[in-house]
Amino acid sequence: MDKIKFVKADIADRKAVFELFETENPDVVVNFAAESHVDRSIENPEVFLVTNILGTQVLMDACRKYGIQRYHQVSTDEVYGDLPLDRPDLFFTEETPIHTSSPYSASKASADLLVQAYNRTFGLPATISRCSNNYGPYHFPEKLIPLMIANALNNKSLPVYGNGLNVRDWLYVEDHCKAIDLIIHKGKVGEVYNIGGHNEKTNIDIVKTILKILDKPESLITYVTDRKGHDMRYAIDPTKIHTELGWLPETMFADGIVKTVNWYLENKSWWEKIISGEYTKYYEEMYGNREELK
Ligand code: TDX
Repeated sequence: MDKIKFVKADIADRKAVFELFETENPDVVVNFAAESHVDRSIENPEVFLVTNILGTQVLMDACRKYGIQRYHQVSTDEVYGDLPLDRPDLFFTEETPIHTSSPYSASKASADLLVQAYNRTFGLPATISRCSNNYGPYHFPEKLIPLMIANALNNKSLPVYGNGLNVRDWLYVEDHCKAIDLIIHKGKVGEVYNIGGHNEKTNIDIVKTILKILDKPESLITYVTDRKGHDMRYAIDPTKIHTELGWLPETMFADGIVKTVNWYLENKSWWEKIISGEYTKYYEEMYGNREELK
């Protein structure tokens, strides 16, 4: 822990970022900072453009000014759009065209293009990774898995969008971090690496698995109005990072989901504090008016 220094600042705040670079003089910058929740981007796109696009620009400008060994952009599989459910043979490769659906994914794709432009135009030593859905400890309660765990523990209804058959490709967060570490140390500058573990599940399967682990009834499940522009299926082809850098995921979903549920059981104070404050207003706005589907 002594090696970690936490500084709270906005990456779009040029003055604060430049001051930080001046005092800390970093060798490597990994941009994990993002507005990341699709539903919030549908309600209010602007903050997504500011943080995800302009914030990326500020960080890269600081890297150019102060010098850097590596800039790494943490991106997402959502920049590739979605895949149809009836074509299980299709996967996103690094060559799949960018084709975004939500203001969130459009902002992440814009940032990726900007990173590639800074690499080519200014020679910024940059890499990009595009990962599938993460899960694990400290996942903010607005996202599917932590939201369903918290609601189930509070015996609240579990709001499944549409028919629950949308597919996501889940990766344990530590496997994602290990992949990023490998890219920083061994990845080739200018390259994009997809990260995913061939672990596709429908949303309804995920929700039922959580209920089973917690020994809660399926009657808590409520089907509600679908997300606007809801992507059907994400599925990553991780061949490049596997063959070039030797990365493979280590945590099986069956183990990772049990570890995650246990973490939420053991760290109730962390998430209860979050869902009792400002978040109550968010929850009401996001779910209060969603019609229940029969
Ligand atoms: O209450 C819910 N009910 C529901 O059915 C929520 C919050 C979600 N869902 C569905 C929507 C998605 O199909 O579950 C799926 C997963 O939803 P999210 O957790 O919001 O994730 P997703 O939209 O897939 O995006 C995530 O993965 C890619 C991250 O939030 C992004 O930041 C990342 O880039």
